Amino acid sequence: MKKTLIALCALALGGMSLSACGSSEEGADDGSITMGFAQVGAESGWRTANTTSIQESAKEAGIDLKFSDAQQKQENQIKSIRSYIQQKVDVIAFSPVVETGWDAVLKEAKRANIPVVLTDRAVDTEDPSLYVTFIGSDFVEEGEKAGQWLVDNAEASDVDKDGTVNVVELQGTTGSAPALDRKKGFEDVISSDSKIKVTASQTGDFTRDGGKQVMEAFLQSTPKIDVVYAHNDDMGLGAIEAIKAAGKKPGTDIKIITVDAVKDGMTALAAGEINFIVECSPLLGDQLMDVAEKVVAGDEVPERIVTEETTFTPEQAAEALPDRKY
Ligand code: GYE
Repeated sequence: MKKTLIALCALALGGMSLSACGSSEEGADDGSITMGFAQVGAESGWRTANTTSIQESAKEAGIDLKFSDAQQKQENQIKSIRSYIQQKVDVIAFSPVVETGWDAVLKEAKRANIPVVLTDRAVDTEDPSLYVTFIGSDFVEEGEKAGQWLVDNAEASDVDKDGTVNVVELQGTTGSAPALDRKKGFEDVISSDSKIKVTASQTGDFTRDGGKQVMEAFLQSTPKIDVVYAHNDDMGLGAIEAIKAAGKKPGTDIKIITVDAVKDGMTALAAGEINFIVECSPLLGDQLMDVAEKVVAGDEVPERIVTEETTFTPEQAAEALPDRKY
């Protein structure tokens, strides 16, 4: 457990008002909280659902939300964070597009006594005092679940004459926590089965179009593809288009494993065009607002808040779809 910056600051000032400790004027005047949120972009169905969740939860909690979309560019996120610091918001939250390169701007927030909450993606820093907590999934575990399904389900028909199951991997955004961790978790598990080999791996930037283009290139350059492992549903859906265009049957001729479980992915899974999806919940809004209120009030919050998630087979997807919220 970490004391929040605000709490430490209020303590240091001997009980002076929070506004003197870097809170916004609005926050000090009417007691409401102002949050600056620097979103990654709008690259996927997951991201759209995540943005909606944050906006709706802020509204419900009566938190004044300043929101920016960085179009998957770190420099844009850094600019937004700097502007939130200038505006003296009460709390900054963001989902870092890549893992590295955040120390300078996070130090600026710390100097301004504005607490920072990470959501969805982690940063790679040697100074954990630069943020209060990180709310999001365990991406390594997601990769492990994807790998375990393949180890358990690589059927005899997938094995080449030379005895291998050829996997092509569609990676998420280069340098992002989910791309690095989903790759690692998957590799760790499949290494226990010498039949399974990743024969090609490239980024599709978490977009449908990126997944389609990379898959088209793989279909031309890689003689036999048994399995696609896509780091998100959108890239898997793009790969399905490429596989169909090449005259093959997705889910049958080539097995597909993805991560996220957004509605479009679940629909393809229920239709047998995807074989397995590892869930990653984008509904982080309520937890984020709850943590923001605690942090601003000076209460302690856990350093890490892990989202609970499951996995889906085609049958489970068909069952879950009618009530799926995203
Ligand atoms: O899986 C992908 C999105 O960071 C968990 O980002 C998120 C990932 C998600 O673009 O669809």
